[in-house]
Amino acid sequence: MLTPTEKIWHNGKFIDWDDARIHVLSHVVSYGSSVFEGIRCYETTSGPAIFRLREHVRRLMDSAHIYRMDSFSFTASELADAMLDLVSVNRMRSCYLRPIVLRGYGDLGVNPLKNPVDVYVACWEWGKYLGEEALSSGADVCISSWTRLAPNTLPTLAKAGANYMNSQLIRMEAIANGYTEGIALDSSGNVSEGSGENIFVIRDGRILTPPIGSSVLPGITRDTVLTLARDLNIPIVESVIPREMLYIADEVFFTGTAAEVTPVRSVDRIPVGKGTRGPITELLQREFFAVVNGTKPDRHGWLTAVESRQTVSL
Ligand code: PPE
Repeated sequence: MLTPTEKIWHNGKFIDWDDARIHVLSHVVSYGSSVFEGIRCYETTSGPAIFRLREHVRRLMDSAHIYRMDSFSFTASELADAMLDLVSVNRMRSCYLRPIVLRGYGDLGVNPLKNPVDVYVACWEWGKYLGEEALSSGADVCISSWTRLAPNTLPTLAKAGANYMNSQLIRMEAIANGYTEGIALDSSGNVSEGSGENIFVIRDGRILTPPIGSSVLPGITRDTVLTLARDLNIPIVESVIPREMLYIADEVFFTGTAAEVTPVRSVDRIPVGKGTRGPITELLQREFFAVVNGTKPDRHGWLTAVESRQTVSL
């Protein structure tokens, strides 16, 4: 369950956690009209730092733009500053941040354009998404009977609240059948992504991940892993992946802000490789945690320190 923090940022002001309420007839409640982000702030050797803040703010702005919701008056730099301030105000060492842009209260009916657009940012402590054990031993997952959003239905480059109705079906079905997570195929039957994670497959020392055209969210952790693998000279390609590749892979892992880098040890009860975390997954995990925790140099400028910071220019 959520542990409240003191303040939530709302349209430029800090309000108390308990006051961050919306009317039941807000447009978002009936029609799912929201876009949001999930961002982690890590406790690093030089204090709390938000990981890939610029990229998350950019994706939030992109999501709002796709849905014609960018009528709010905040710039990307102001939103980034709000997030850094929120972590300070709540005196968090590490946390998960959830910016949400939503269509608020005013008019009802599918046409959203007369409703105000409200911007909130909350943060709280969020532990390991697929369980502490999955990080070292791997998760048991299944292929979902639900298909990921087809092109021309809901845009997957937008991180929209409504997309997560599909994710919820995938996740609930997986749990009902005794799995930790479900993997959805795209409308052509190729591998897309988990309900809340991108997916990577390793075979013969080469890493594959579905391209943006396979109905995936353009994950920021996905991009992080693509970059880290290239830095380590591990061949990595974006490629359409048939379902059965998951069964014959040497290694499979998930990436996501919440899931970080989590190995998958079985798919549909078929063991992946040796049925444990594989060596390349472990290496990438180690690199990832070294970068986010600041124990390795931040060579890509991915961490924004919360304390003693300069104004963020975006
Ligand atoms: N695909 C989906 C569908 C997804 O929800 C996420 C993040 C990703 C890929 C990975 O994206 P990124 O975080 O930028 O690497 N899912 C977020 C929400 C999870 C939730 O349960 O809420 C997250 O990880 O924060």
